[in-house]
Amino acid sequence: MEARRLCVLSGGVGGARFLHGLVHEVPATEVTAIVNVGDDFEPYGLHVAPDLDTVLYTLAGLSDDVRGWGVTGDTPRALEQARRFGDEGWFWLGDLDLGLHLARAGHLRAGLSLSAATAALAQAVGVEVALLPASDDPVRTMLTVDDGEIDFQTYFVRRQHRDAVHAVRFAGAATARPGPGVLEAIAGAETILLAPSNPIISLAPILAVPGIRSALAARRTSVVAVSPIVGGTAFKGPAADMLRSLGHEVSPAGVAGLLADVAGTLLIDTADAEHAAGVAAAGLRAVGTGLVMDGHAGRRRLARAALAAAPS
Ligand code: FO1
Repeated sequence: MEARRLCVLSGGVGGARFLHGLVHEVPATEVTAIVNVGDDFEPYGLHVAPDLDTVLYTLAGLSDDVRGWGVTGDTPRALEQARRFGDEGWFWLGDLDLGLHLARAGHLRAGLSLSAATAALAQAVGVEVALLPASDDPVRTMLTVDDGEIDFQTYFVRRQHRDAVHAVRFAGAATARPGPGVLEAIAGAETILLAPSNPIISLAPILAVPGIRSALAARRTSVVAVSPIVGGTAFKGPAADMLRSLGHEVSPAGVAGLLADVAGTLLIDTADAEHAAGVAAAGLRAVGTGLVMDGHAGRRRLARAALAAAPS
């Protein structure tokens, strides 16, 4: 696979919106997205890949923009029927989303890897960004909370990310191999962007796959990260609480500390100018801009700012 000009590491909603802005600034055929699979799980024997699917739906123009995940206009009839037959049905899989999962199940059952299945699904809806799972091997984010260790979707959806997180581990990562094309995409890209995704549960599981962190470190000066923390809070999800409970500063400086070995530049919000010195102390160049992705125009503006921040 020939390397594309831009490579983006992404989690779910924030990363998907960032990528959506990016493909309105540069041709989608120039972009590779390496996507977190630590959130993946297997309800009903189906392989659900929330971050890959969120990126896929967003780039295909199918996503539910209010929730950020799932398909616009989806309905829960199948899920309601499952509940009627006694299933707990705590994970909201809509009827249209189930269609994607049936198609993926068909590909996986026919022997395709997760990467090959993802490529087939993306092609079917005209997505031209190369969507690469960080690994085809299972990597599963596990969180230690007060009553023991739980898997990611139990923490995030079933318990609505209310638990304080004391430790995070990526089961399977030690022996996982990077997905096909992942290392080549990092080595060959002109610029590598880290989307405004949670550094602890969206970017870290990608970096935990052996070979990916060192491939990025070798390209560090060409790596531009976007802070998911603005004014002490996260765009979406539990990033702020998690940084705090794991002992990190809830600021761009705290994010910089986590990404110092892999990124040379961090985009921070102009409202966080006071943290520029902390970012620099962690060894990253801080570049200020407006980070809030208000509507489509905001997504594009952030993508432009990230591209402009890349050292030439
Ligand atoms: N998030 C929720 O908060 N509740 C859900 O019931 C839910 C269902 C769901 C189904 C498919 C899918 O692709 C994503 C879904 N998400 C749901 C989002 C997902 O759990 C999280 O956004 C990510 O794992 C975090 O990045």
